[in-house]
Amino acid sequence: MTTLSRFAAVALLAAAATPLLAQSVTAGKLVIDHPWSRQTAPGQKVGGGFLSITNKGRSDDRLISATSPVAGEVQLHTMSMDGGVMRMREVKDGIAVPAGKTVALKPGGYHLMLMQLKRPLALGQSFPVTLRFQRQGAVKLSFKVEPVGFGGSEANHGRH
Ligand SMILES: [Cu+2]
Repeated sequence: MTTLSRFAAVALLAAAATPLLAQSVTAGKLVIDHPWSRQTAPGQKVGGGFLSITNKGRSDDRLISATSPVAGEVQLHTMSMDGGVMRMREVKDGIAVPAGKTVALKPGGYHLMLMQLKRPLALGQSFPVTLRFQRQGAVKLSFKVEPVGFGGSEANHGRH
């Protein structure tokens, strides 16, 4: 094998090892898929964080809090219809992740609310978030910043 073809073979292997789809992280019995956020405009102080959590264990767990160095505070939020208007509110008792179930944090439903952003979330970048679960404890993730409009429509997101 020539040096060039060896290099090409290594490059091909590296490309094959890169996940084409979303990042998936396993922590104990929890599998967390595609942690992402929307890009924010300069001066925008809040952003949403989304992911799905699958509990492959036999015991229920609960997402109780989250922190990130890019935000002064991270809250757990839900959205629901209230008199024909979508409203979001903080969930103080956490988000249940029942045994054997997948819980999606997505636009229009449960989400992480990144408050007091220290810098804009720039398209294509990633930033760290630590989730804390009642049972599993701390789980560190990297959130990928996706374009505005990614993940479906929900026009009022981010307005507080
Ligand atoms: Cu929110």
